[in-house]
Amino acid sequence: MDKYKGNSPVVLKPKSTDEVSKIIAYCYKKRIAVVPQGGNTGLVGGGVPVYDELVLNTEGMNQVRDFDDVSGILTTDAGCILEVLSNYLAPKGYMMPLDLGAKGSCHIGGNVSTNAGGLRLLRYGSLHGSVLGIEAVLPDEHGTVISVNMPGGGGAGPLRKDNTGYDLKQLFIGAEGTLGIVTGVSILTPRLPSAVNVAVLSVPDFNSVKTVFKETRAQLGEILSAFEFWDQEGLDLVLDHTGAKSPFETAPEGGRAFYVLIETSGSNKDHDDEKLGGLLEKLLEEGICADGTLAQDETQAANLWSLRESLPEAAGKLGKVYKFDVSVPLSEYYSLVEETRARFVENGMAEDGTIKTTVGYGHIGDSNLHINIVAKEYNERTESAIEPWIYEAVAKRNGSISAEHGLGVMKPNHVHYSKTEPAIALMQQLRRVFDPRGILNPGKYLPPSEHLPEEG
Ligand code: FAD
Ligand code: 2HG
Ligand code: ZN
Repeated sequence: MDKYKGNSPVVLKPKSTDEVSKIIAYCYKKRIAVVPQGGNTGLVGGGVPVYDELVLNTEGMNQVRDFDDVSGILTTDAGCILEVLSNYLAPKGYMMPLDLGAKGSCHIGGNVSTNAGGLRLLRYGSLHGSVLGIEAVLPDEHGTVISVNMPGGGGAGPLRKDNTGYDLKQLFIGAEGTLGIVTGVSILTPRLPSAVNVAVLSVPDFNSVKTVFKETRAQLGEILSAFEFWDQEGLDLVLDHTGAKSPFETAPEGGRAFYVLIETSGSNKDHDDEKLGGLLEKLLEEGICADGTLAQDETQAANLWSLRESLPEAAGKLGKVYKFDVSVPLSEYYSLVEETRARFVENGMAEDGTIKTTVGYGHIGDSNLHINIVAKEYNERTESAIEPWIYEAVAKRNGSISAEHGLGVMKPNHVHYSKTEPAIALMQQLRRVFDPRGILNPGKYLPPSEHLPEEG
């Protein structure tokens, strides 16, 4: 992103949990701050050593430990790249339960630590459901290795059902490296579908997007695997960036439309074709959707997906991107983008070229909106025109200021827009229980605590 700058004199790349344990025990004794880092694809600066912290990168820990082809449970080192795991599973008839544009670089340990959402959450749920076990190194004097529901780690192994006490592994999911270093993960993987269809539709307004979503869920039911959305600014940006042709034969009326991508995944192609075909026919006949294109083969499906997946890259190529990753109720989803644009018009920042474009897109099936504000440069004037205004606008809608990317360096002081004071205080206490010397990702994730123990 070019937004958060690293400043570390040392990067360590341990090859085993035991090496991680020794490093962490040493850092604890010497009070050396540590930034855990996976693929460094995070979008809120969490994996960046913004002071002079030591970087502990997991890329050397990249072995699959075990796969059970009856239960579909995969156990891996934290440094395995998401796409490598998908490719490992495919010939066995399984897939990873998550998918994101950064799949070629992000690590499963980073995914778990950010509780990454992505393109398949609608169908397969969040990592809080699919992660069955975690191995982590705690920031204490021994670099204690804690195994929760891991094979061979002592106690119960990776099970879907285990109600013995607090579910400690959940705390590491989305902790962004503040409670320990995740070194191993057991995850439940679903069967690879034998039939996948992808369609992209153009609709005249945002209300029609909601109607299409409702109809799609009603008609496709269990075979729906993704429902993604982007606006006209998004399509224009991607077509300019990639040089690709619009997938539609006709231009939208008035030059503006909204776009949705629908993916189905199932086990019976004829059945799925019939269902999706029926849906598209109905939406076109009833005039809910203005145009549509259905992929005829895998290449076309990939091309349609790339219209959506290229959005972050296209925005990054146009300028410096202020990214907001929020959850808002669908009833007030797109009005947030419109209000943001109106603000730039009012304060003259659209006209003077400070803001190049504002794009709205996201995982609409999960009420997750990405607003990418592409500016000429990162500077204080631009930032203060956007923040905290945008967080206030999200809070007014009872939304979340971080749907899936996390808090990192960007949002510790804004958590209060989505969490109450007692909840934040409890999170701070919890963090100190795990990390009494505050050596993991200092200054990130939560606002500074007024109640640090003496040791902190
Ligand atoms: P990093 O960026 O290296 O680290 C992220 C955070 O986790 C940091 O705070 C770091 O300290 C901590 N961490 C990393 N590894 C460990 C570990 N082993 N133990 C403890 N802490 C650790 N995110 C989504 O949720 N959904 C998307 O659809 C999505 N799409 C993206 C598309 C693009 C093009 C890009 C660039 C990013 C996207 N992201 C998305 C954001 C990002 O890819 C995810 O957050 C990803 O899960 C981060 O993984 P990583 O290995 O790169 O972690
Ligand atoms: C996506 O859904 C990612 O493409 C990235 O979460 C969003 O870059 C962004 O704002
Ligand atoms: Zn996303």
